[in-house]
Amino acid sequence: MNQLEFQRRTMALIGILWLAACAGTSVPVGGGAATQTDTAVDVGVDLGIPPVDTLPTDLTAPPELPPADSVDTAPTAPETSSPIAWTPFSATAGSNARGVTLSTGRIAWEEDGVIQVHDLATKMTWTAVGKSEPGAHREPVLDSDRLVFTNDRTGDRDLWVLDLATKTLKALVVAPGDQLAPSLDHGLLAWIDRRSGAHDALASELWSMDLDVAGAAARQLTSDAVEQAWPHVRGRRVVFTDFSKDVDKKLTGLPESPIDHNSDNGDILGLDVPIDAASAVPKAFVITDDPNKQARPAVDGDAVAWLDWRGITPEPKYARFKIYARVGAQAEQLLGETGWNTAELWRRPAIQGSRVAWVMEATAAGLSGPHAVYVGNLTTQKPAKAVPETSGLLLAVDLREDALAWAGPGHVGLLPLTAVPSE
Ligand SMILES: [Ca+2]
Ligand SMILES: [Ca+2]
Ligand SMILES: [Ca+2]
Repeated sequence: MNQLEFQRRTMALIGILWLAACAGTSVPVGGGAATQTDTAVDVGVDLGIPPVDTLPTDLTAPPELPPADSVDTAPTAPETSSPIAWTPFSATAGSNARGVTLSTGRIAWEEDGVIQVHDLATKMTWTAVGKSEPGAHREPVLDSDRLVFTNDRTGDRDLWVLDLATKTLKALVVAPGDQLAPSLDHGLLAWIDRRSGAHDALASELWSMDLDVAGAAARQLTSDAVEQAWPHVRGRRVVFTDFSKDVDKKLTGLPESPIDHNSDNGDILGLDVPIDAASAVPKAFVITDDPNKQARPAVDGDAVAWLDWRGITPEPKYARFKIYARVGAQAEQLLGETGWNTAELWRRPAIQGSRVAWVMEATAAGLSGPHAVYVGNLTTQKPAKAVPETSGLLLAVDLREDALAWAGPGHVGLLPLTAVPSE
């Protein structure tokens, strides 16, 4: 497939549908009755997907990341109301701690299917969603007073939200198949939805919902027989992995023989999502379509970081991976490389401004250095530095609101960004 063909397919397959009225999930967040009695059931409906040739013309333009000089016009996260007085935090966690997330003075993580929250102001740690609620609670994402997570009480995963101010727990998106991999920033929630095919990866589509817009519905952003995965949201920008250029087409619904399980060519794409409106159309762009595999992007403004398998030899290539980033129209940067001996290390880097953080695993990978969080700088491009006091196995990292958090078996920690080693 040549580049033009790929761009055409990308634009067709990213889907790029603005289906503001497509599905009926619009459960107000916060307030209302306690617990989950007002669960909204969101069933599939006719999505009314328009033919490709009727898509707005701006979606047929060559997909490119906006040039650096246009960044000022790109949607970015609103300013937070006030700086957070972060202080260093370190604590013992469960042996299966993972999925760390931070926002506005709180850090949250998952361990053994329950979600723990620590408030740095009160120095209190509590079980925010525990075993008194049915099912396993996973994939927590904090954003101000909201804690969104997945729960499988219905037999597959759905999206739930806990208002930390009112302690109100509600179902947010309950639909057939899995709703998973949520990401949330300033009220814009994105996730991967498999309502059309249960657990089939090829049924994966990108969806979003504006939680701060009264009555806003869940909106389907892609519609194709290709897997999309791992969205990440900052401001109005969503980045995600797209497999429409998979070499053996295993992940495009048209598998060729023999299937190469090491190919799985993912690319990093993005959408700028307007505030909820029936006539608003998201703008799509490509961050990288390198022929090797890329996955698990994280975005902040015009900077994007991701995991990358280019140049990883010899096989098995999945014994290690690299960390790449790109700022606007600038060239891609190689920031570092890590071993990957633990399957659960299948997680994304984190990014804020010019800083990128990731988990480094050196054991048995021929790499030097401890298990640690590493932080690189996109501006200076000097070698990344290891954050002290993170020497155990680590599974997750978050970098946001001028704080860095990490989690691994038995341990969670946080440092203000001012305390993170600089170059
Ligand atoms: Ca579901
Ligand atoms: Ca899809
Ligand atoms: Ca690729």
